[in-house]
Amino acid sequence: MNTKFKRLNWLRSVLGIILSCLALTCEAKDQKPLPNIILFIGDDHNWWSSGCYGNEVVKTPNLDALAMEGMRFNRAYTTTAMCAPSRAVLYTGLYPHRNGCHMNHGATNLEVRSLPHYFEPLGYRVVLAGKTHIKPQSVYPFEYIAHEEAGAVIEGDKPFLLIIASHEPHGPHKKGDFAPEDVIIPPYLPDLPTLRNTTASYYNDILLLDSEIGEVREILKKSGKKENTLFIYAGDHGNGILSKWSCYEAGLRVPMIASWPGHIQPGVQSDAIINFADFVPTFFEIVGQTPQKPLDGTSFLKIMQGEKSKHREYTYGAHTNQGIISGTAYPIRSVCSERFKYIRNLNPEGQPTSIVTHGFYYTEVTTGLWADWKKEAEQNENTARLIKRYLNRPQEELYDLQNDPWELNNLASNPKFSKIKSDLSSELDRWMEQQNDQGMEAELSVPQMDWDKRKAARKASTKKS
Ligand SMILES: [Ca+2]
Repeated sequence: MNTKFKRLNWLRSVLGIILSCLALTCEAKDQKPLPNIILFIGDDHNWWSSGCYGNEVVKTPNLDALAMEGMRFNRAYTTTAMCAPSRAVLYTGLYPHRNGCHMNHGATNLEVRSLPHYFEPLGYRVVLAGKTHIKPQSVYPFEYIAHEEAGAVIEGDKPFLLIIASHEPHGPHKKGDFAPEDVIIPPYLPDLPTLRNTTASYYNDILLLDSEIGEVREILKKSGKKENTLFIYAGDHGNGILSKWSCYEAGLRVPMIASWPGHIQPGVQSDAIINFADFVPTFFEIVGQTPQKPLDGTSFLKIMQGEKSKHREYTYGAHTNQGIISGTAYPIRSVCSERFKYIRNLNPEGQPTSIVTHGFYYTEVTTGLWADWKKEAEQNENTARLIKRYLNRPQEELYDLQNDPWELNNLASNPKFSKIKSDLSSELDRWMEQQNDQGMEAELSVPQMDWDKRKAARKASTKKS
């Protein structure tokens, strides 16, 4: 090669580099900053217990304002109505039996990846503020901070994916000013004074939750990042009175509201069926990425943007009863379509016991709520029916949610619905097989909780820290 050509090539290379740099600068100028994500999680917040979901007694101005600015979801669901498995699905995008955490206080399988693995390499601060209730840490390498420190993350320089997990309105409840006679008792619960008193205190904790949401929204507004931040509020599952630890709507269906100015129309509602497994895929789509490995859910971004109205055909439920306080082996699975819910109780000869019915030590409680209900049942036919329905469940349950939203009329043995039942039953079989869900075997692999041991372990870990 002669010198003239060498010089020409050199000039071409230099020109190429200059042009590439110019192109990159223009691209960087055109590129929008990464969107921020805040997922605020309530603890045991019933879907029907806030103003924007129609409850006129407990006032929730901040949740209501969020709903006015964004989209209220009417059919959002967790996969399991208890803390740890519910959060594990939210953070991994995998259903309970696939991620391994199907029991309360359970651990996720070591090989599973979660939000920090996915989003930190993209330049995000991935932070969990407040309640954790997930393990092991290697599966969930969040930046863990106290609830009060969340504001500093919003005000910081880096794009953030911030989970704020409140402890409200989980019990024990603080006493407030609500009058027991004013509270709303849904028809699946026996309406007695003990429940009204507890619900009045529960409402007070919902006020605390609402004010926490208001504080975060105020910080976000002041930071100037509101336009570039997707804010989602979701409850983890229904509350502790015959709702959580079940696959009924009261346990699995959750309040969920999403706001993102310029992307989500203000003051709209969606009837699309959303499952917690859909959150991770949604976050992926928001940042223009796809998961490296298949996840169990799919993105609902187009629902939020108003480009689609239907999302998934079915949402699923899985409950492992061993591992909760006074929980004996009572595995439950469910599948729910737009209109019908099918529930399969895998051990119908057993009884679904919990702290509500059996206190801390597997002995039926003789005072308080449960005892009052049982006493009332001796003279009140409706209370007797509701308690019987709770304790003695058939192998199969089928509900028409359109006509029976509180699931009081089991249609499983009604021949008119046999085709619907068999279709949903087949779908549940398919899901369990796909998930490698071992049913009763999985339930029995979880030891019953030894409350004394757990209390001692808690005491020891508090001393250490
Ligand atoms: Ca919870």
